[in-house]
Order: sequence, then structure tokens, then C-alpha cells
Amino acid sequence: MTAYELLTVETVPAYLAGRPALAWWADPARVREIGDGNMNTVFAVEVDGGPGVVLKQAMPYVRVDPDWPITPDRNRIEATVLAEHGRVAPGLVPELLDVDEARHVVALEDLSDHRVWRGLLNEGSRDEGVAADLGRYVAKVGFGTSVFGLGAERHKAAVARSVNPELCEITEDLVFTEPYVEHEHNKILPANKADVAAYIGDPAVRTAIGLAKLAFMTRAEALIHGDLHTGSVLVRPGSTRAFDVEFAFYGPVGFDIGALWGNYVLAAARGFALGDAAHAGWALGLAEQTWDAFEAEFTALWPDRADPRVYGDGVLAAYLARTRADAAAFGAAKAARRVIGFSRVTDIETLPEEARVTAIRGVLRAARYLLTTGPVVFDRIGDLLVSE
Ligand code: SR1
Ligand code: MG
Repeated sequence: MTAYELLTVETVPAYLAGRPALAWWADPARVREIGDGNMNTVFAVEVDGGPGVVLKQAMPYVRVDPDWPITPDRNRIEATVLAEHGRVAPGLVPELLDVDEARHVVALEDLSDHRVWRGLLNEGSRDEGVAADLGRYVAKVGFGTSVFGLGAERHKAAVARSVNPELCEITEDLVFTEPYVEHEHNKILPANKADVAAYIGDPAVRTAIGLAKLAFMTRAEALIHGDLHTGSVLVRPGSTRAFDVEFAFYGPVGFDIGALWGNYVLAAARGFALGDAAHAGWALGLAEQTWDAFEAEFTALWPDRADPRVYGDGVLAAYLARTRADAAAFGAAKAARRVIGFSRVTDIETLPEEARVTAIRGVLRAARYLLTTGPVVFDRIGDLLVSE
């Protein structure tokens, strides 16, 4: 029994009527439950003669596993972060229309003319400009919410009010721990057992993952998205929006770049497994597009930094280099967790079994490369995804 009322398709109209900010949508033509993520319920509300609205409600548990309790306060965190990301990266996140802290509901702009990027990638669609938009988004957030963008005092206050311990713990467990130990969440195809054993048994991999987890837990650089996979991105020609910011917290900026890189590797692995080398090569090329846009945007913002007496151009160069190295390790962790542990991705799971085995083998090889080799060369990853 939940201490607050959970929305249903039937109760949404009355809910809308009771929220002053949402009265426009109180007589909907259609309400649909469209949530396909792991965590929340999501309702799309359509009205005649205008844009609709989206309601997202957090339950006190994980949507896909009601026996897994988790704070519904994630909904308030999402609202706070959306407002902050909208401030520093306007047009790159959905607009926030209402926040109901009592029932853990946020109302968001209708983006039904957009599609989730992962689905487009799976279909072989090549949407140009998205990877660069996301690099700019990470840079604007990475700079604007950091000590460079906020200055010392505001940065400390922001770190203090942005803790997100329960959601961070999910990432700490699912991304950095469970895939590397015996765990009931891990599901490994018999033909991939040796691949997983080689990956998690490599001492260099384990050290790099341990250090990546430590950086994730301790490096409060900026109010990062925290779960920026290709299923957290909505796309329409000329428009890119990062959504689902409930995992946001003050963490290392390279985690968001790495999440994208890891998911580009998964998309490429799918392409190769389906014999579409052209699409796979295009997907791998997205990594440098995201990086180049991130670097250019961050560098363009740099003249506005707080305390240039101390943070000189040498700091910028070193910060960018460290962020790129971080992204490689985080990208590996994010790709590997999707083929070993809980919360799989359709890029891989919808492949026929034989192709899935090959794709998973390639992803683990690529992850090992990202974790243990010096400067990353994405062309090399293409070779690792195809070789037997
Ligand atoms: C309980 S499942 C949690 C996962 O779903 C989210 O999309 C995040 O990726 C998280 O790791
Ligand atoms: Mg999500």
C-alpha cells in the first residue's frame, strides 16, 4: 500500500483538473501510459487543438521490480535538476511545467514529435547532429554547474543540496560492482561465459573499474545527468533533448560522456552483428563528434570561469585530458554492465542468439581496451567488435 495515490489512465483527468498549472489539459482527448523505463510510470495526455502534456510519477519502488524499494523523492530531484539544466543548457532538456511533491509527479512538455534515440539507432537511422548536441549539453552542464561556472560558494551550496544517495547506490552496484562479482542479477549466455571470465578476470580491468567507481563516488565536479544513455535522449530533426535526469548528482563530467560512448559501442556492436558495417562505423564515429563538441563548448565557456588567477589555460588542457580518460573508463563500465548485469538494452537483446553472442564478445573486448589502453582510438574499437 502506497502512502500517496498512484495515477492511472482513468484518474489522470481529475488529477489535471486539480492542478492549477495543468488546467489547460483537464479535458483530454486521450491518455496513454507510455513508460518503458525501469523506474517510473509515464502518461502522455493529448488534447484537441494544441500540444499535450506528459506526467511522470515515481512510485516508492522500481517499476520493473516492485519488491525493490527506492525513494520517490527522485521525482523532486528530477524537477530540481531539470530546472538547473534548463538554465545552463536551454533547449536541450524538456521544459518543466509543474511539480507535485506530495504525489511525486512532474509535468513535462509534450515531446511526442520526438523519438527515443536508441530506437532510431536500432533501426539503422543516422540522425546527424545529435551526438554534437549532446557534447554541447554535457559541456554547458559540466561548466555551468561546476566551480568554474558557479564560483566556490555557490558550488558548495549546490553540492550540498544535490545529494542523491539512493540513486547513486543503484549505479554503484549495477555499473561498478555486480558485473564483477557473482550476483543473481547477472545473466550470461553459455557461449559468452569465457568472454565474461576473461574480462572480469583481468587484473588491469578490475583496477580500472575500482578507480572509476572511486571517481564516481568522490569527484563532485558538476551536476551531471548521471544516466545519459541513448534511451535518455529524445530526437527530432533539429531538436535533441536529454531526459530522465533522476540519477543526477554532483559527479565527474566524464561519466556523462562515457555513458554516451558506451552506448555508441553497443549500437556499433549491433550494427556489426547484423552485417551493417556502415551503420556500425557511423555509430562509432559519434564518439568523436560528442567529444569535439564538448571540448569546443567547454573551451568557449572557459573565458567566463570564476577565479582565472588560479584556473589558467594549463588547467583547462589538463582538465579536458582527464575528462577524456575518465570517459573511456566510464564508457567501458557502462557498456559492459549492459551485457553482463541487470537492465539490458534492446540494441543487444533483440539480436538473434548467435549474433548476440558475437556482439557481447565484441563489447567486452572493446570495454577491456577502453579500460586498459592509453589514449582511445575509436577506429581500433571497430576492429575489436568484428574480430573473432
Ligand atoms: C533498477 S534499474 C536501474 C537502471 O535503470 C536506469 O535506466 C539506469 O540505467 C539504472 O542503472
Ligand atoms: Mg532512465
